[in-house]
Amino acid sequence: MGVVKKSDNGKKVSRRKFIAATIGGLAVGGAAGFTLSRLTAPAAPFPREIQDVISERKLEPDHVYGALKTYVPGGWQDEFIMFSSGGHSGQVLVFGIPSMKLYRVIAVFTPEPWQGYGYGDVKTMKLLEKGSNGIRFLTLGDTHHPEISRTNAEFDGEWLFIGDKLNARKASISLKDFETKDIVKIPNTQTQHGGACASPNTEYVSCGSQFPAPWEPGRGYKPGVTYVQLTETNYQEYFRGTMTFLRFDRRTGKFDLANSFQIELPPYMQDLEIIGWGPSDGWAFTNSINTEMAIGGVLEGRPPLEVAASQNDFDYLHIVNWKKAEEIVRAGKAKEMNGIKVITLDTAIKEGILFFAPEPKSPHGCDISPSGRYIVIGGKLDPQVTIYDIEKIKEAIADQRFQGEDPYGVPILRFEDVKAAQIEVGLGPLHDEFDDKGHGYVSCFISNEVVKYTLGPPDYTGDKPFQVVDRIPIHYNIGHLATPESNSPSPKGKYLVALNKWSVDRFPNVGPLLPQNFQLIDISGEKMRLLYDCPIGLGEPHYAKIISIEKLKPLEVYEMGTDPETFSKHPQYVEGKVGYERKKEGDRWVTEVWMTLIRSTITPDIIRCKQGDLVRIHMTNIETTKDATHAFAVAEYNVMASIEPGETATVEFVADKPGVFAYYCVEFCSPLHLEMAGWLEVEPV
Ligand code: K7E
Ligand code: CUA
Repeated sequence: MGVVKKSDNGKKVSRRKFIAATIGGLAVGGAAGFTLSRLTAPAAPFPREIQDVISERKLEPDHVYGALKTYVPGGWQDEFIMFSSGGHSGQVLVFGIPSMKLYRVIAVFTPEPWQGYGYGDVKTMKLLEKGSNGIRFLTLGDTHHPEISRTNAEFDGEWLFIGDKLNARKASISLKDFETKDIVKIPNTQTQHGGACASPNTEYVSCGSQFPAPWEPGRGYKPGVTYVQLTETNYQEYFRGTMTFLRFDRRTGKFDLANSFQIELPPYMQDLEIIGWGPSDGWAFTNSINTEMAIGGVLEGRPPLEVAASQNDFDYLHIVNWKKAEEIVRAGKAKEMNGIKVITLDTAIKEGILFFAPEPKSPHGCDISPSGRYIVIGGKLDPQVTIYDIEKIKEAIADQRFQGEDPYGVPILRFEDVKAAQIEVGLGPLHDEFDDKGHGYVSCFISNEVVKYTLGPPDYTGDKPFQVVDRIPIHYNIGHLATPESNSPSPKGKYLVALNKWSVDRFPNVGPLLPQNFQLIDISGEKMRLLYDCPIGLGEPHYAKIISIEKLKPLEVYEMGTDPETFSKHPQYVEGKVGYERKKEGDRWVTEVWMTLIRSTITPDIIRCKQGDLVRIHMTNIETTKDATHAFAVAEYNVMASIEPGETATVEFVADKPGVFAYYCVEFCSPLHLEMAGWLEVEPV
């Protein structure tokens, strides 16, 4: 790190020196460098040519303002990093804020060749397979809600979590190397939606189901096994939702099912979920829809699901005392089902773990104000956000003030007893985020806007609590929105990203499948101001989490021989061999290879094996220079690995076809990159 300089938005920007790798690639692995110094910003006033650009391009003042607020020159740092779900691309996208530059796509649930994820690399193949949980080899995921690990409820920038709605899975990603470290299938659950959300110190990562799964009484749901005939009666009797608290080991990055627990829920569609802090510490919340328990069946004479599931004026906010649930589990009152301890619905009711509060009307979103006091739900079919007060909730529960119970016996609190306020905001309110000045921002899907309102004390202490104070149109069909470090005690304000589903007329027509549109909005002033439209041409992002860039401390290069699964030395690197041998393992022939990669040589550059051999290649990138990545791919074998500087990885494949196959480094790494190649000879047998 070099000189530190203030940029125009007052943010400290470090002037890093750029060490470019030597272009004398012949000097194998050389790291000699030269330094580029950045141009300093010109002193005002701007030269005439700037005016000329503005008039030539017919830019309006708003455009110029947006451009200046978002332009981050090369070599400068963005102020925030945004982790966005990649929707059904199955991945996570990493952006800079305010530049909206896409910096990285993290492979999670779907194979990704550039990162060598899922193409023979043993670690990633195992991850995908473990995450598939024996159902079939899943290469699809529908990512919705990213979460960052927390310390005292604040985002700490160490781990990232993301859920797969389609197959009820949860993944952890290390923010040391931006790689997926674990994928777990959530037991007794077919699809999941709410969460990931982390408990204040990331003891647990929680997630709720979406569509209830058929359960066999006392035995839960087993994918590919459990069958219950789908009728309205069976649905009510045998289908179940879940809320799962996955124990997370932040040392290894793994989820620990043996120390996790789950709460059985009625077959409503549990939706968004969040875990509280401060006054709501110990509590978790999820909104729900379809408390009608409709199953659809238009061809069978029933109304369509969307109609039948929208009858009730109120659905139920689920209020869960997870700390008490943890005690119940410790006391041995949970039942082991398919590898996880399950608190049955009856136990949850009897032990006072689960409560409902009415919420209008087929709601969406479930967010918590910075103080931890207010739980905010978007009305979706109701033009209001409904704000609950955890203090009132706790009081009403302590006084046992209930209006009755649901068909399963879950006690329902009185709406008036727990409500803090309702604010009429706009049509189709979905999700809420917060700033550092006591404001909430809600996305309105139908009226295409973001609406800003005031919270109540202690978040907002002015004289106009719970009132709309500003609105801004967005383009178009907004789902989530994201502000820096919202849904934690210390949101940072400044920017808001509207995650819009439709872009309609905002970009050139690139085919009927148009990009999604992330719109960056300036929220630093009283009035919101649109700064930038950013097309997203891969997948349909749902939620995003934004964190201050200083909180991230990623590795620059791996220590030599690092196994990225454990961040320790890969055993094969420790052996220190280079070369290969053919040997018998049980009754199968294995050709085991120890390989090094460095500009511009792959050693060995000839591997001879026999047809049918399992070829196992341990490869170490022995570069120490940042960015000096090599990749390894074998022609016609569908094998691809990415090996970052210092990394040791293993690929495995069966040499099932005879021939002589070129392998080569796939990253253009040096002038002699094309010569960085070798041959795999597979002798026919
Ligand atoms: Cu509203 Cu999955 Cu959070 Cu999509 S969800 S938008
Ligand atoms: Cu290494 Cu190209």
